Amino acid sequence: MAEEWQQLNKQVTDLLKTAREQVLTKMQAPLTVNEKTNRKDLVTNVDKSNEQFLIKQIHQIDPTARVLGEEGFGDALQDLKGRVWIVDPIDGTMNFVKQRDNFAIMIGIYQDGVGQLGYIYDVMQDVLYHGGPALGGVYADERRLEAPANIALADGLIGASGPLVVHDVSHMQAIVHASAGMRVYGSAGIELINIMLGKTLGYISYLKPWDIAAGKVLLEALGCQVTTIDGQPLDMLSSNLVLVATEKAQRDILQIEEDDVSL
Ligand code: 2AM
Ligand code: CA
Ligand code: CA
Ligand code: CA
Repeated sequence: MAEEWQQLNKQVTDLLKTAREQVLTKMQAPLTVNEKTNRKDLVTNVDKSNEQFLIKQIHQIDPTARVLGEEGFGDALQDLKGRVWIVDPIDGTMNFVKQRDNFAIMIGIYQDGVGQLGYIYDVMQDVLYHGGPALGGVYADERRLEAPANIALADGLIGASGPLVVHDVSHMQAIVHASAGMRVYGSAGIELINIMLGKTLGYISYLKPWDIAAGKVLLEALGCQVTTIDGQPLDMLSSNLVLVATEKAQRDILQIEEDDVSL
């Protein structure tokens, strides 16, 4: 079984390297950018073509698996039975369009609902963060990562999505106030890499399954907590207000009340 996972990991790694090359090539031509639900929710020709490419290759690698993809080229899932691949072809599309930087390609592989392998590929840095229970660890390319220090909320930086903070969804102000400071990177994948590397101690955002599928596998394998903002398990078929944090910071955040905003 372990050998099968190793072989699968090799295939996914090769697939993602090819996908990255294609994305870099396509970035040299003008992008076609369309709005989805609103002018801040974008999709480009590269999001679409990369998802189509990934899903086609995944079906070759793993013919009986089902695939959930953000841009809708995969399967409509009602459950997570069997093997399910969850794909975000470009995470941080706004950064991709405006910065040509700070975006990721992400894949999570689940077996009967349990995350086994996660991949977050920082395209411009060319570092592939990958691992999970099936590999017995988490790696940045070949380098094995240590679990980030289990620091308390007061001692570290917290990542958050821009809209959450602007609209003060939940009790963001109180949480940010209790931390050492807030950072907003505009890509769930990049935010989750920062937690893996100990640069931030957590991330709070309203996320869809493809935004968190890979990161959940990786962060849990590194001893972090991945739950809803209320500390409940995520529903991986739906949207969640997600809290990812070190164990201590999660405990601190769960204790903060809605009316704890004393600035
Ligand atoms: P995306 O670029 O793959 O859509 C931006 O703050 C982060 O939140 C990105 O990781 C982005 O992923 C994700 N996100 C989730 N829902 C979003 C939405 N409706 N609009 C913009 N970004 C969204
Ligand atoms: Ca999107
Ligand atoms: Ca995303
Ligand atoms: Ca995306």
